[in-house]
Amino acid sequence: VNKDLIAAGQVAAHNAQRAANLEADYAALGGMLERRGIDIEKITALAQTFAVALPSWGVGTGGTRFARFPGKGEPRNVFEKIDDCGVIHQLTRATPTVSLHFPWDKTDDPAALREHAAAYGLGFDAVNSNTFQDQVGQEQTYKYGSLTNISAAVREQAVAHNIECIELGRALGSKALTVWVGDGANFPGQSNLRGALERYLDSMRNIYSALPDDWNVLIEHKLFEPAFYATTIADWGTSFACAQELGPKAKCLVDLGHHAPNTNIEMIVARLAQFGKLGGFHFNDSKYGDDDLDSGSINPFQLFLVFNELADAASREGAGFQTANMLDQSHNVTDPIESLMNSAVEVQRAFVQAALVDRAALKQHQEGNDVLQAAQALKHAFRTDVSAILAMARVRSGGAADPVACYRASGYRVQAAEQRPAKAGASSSGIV
Ligand code: PSV
Ligand code: MN
Ligand code: MN
Repeated sequence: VNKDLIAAGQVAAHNAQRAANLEADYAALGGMLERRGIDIEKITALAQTFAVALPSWGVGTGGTRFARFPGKGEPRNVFEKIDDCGVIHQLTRATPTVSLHFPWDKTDDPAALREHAAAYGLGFDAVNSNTFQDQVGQEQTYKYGSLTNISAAVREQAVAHNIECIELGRALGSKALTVWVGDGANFPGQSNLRGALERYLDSMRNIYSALPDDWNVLIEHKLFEPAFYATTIADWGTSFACAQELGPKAKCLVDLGHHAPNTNIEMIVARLAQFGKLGGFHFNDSKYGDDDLDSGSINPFQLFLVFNELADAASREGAGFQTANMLDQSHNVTDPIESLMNSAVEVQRAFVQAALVDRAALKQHQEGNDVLQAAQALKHAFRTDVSAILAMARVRSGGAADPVACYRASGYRVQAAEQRPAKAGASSSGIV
């Protein structure tokens, strides 16, 4: 039995108030799906299996390059971050793991942190290294790059940090290391494009050789920022080539915000899945660049199409097909707990909608070149409002019918504001 952050009685009362309406909506949706040959109970059971990891850095206010407006009751350390993640999981039942970021979340006592998380039913997904910022007391600077730096001493420091992340992750029960580097050039001529990638691979080989047998290293690409001319790992092609070079434990991680506008991300997903290199995701949404907005807030159809590819891959590859799914978002104007709950639910929604696609019919339309019907087969699933399934899945798993309403009524944030007085210049992520 997990320790509750919101009193179980409060959640039960919240659900009881909504039970009659939920039953009615669920029955109506069940009837509609039955006419399409879909058993709602199977879909609800599938929805209950859905899980996405929370980014530890997402429970604080992120801010932008211009300013950061701290929120009330922000977590002051990694233990408090885990508390906030515990609330999100208690109410959504969709976020059973946390993805930590080092050194932001570094602790001398990983065993205590693991226990603290386990009390809320939380485990740890991929750990993230950080060589895109200098840290206090560090000997070398990453001003001109980390894993690709022209200086061997800088590269060694960056490799050592990644190996330390693996050690910390091991103690926490993680099974993967995510490596994103901001390395690259801001001006043509600044660095030799091929030379930089050679140095990256050399550094990554050293990190790879420190991976335990049952671990993966996830390579996260990003088009630009902070390198505004040529980022070393800018695209999925480079990521894929590096993952191939490194070996079977190296896979690619797709952050939805790391592409040029209008990039066909679902096709990238299909390609990586086809060649066995799709390792995981950072889910978020964006309009222009790496906006880190809540999942499904701008382009829910794209999110659905990504999950449609994942459903296709799963139908081909069976139970062996799995990806590490994480959220990666940043908040400037919303309560991070609310935004993360919403995002988890929106990603779960896309997962459920993709399960409604009539794959046999779609295949038939494709084989008959019935373009219109093929497109409609996807739209039909996407247009289905599965909210009642999501709510029922949550309630059956012990969560809240309406997580945000339940959270607001609980007064958790008000309490947190009292218990966690604001520190001047405090930052959840370490970026001040
Ligand atoms: C980089 O933009 C990124 O998406 C990587 O995942 C980092 O670890 C994270 O953001 C840091 O906020
Ligand atoms: Mn990311
Ligand atoms: Mn990003």
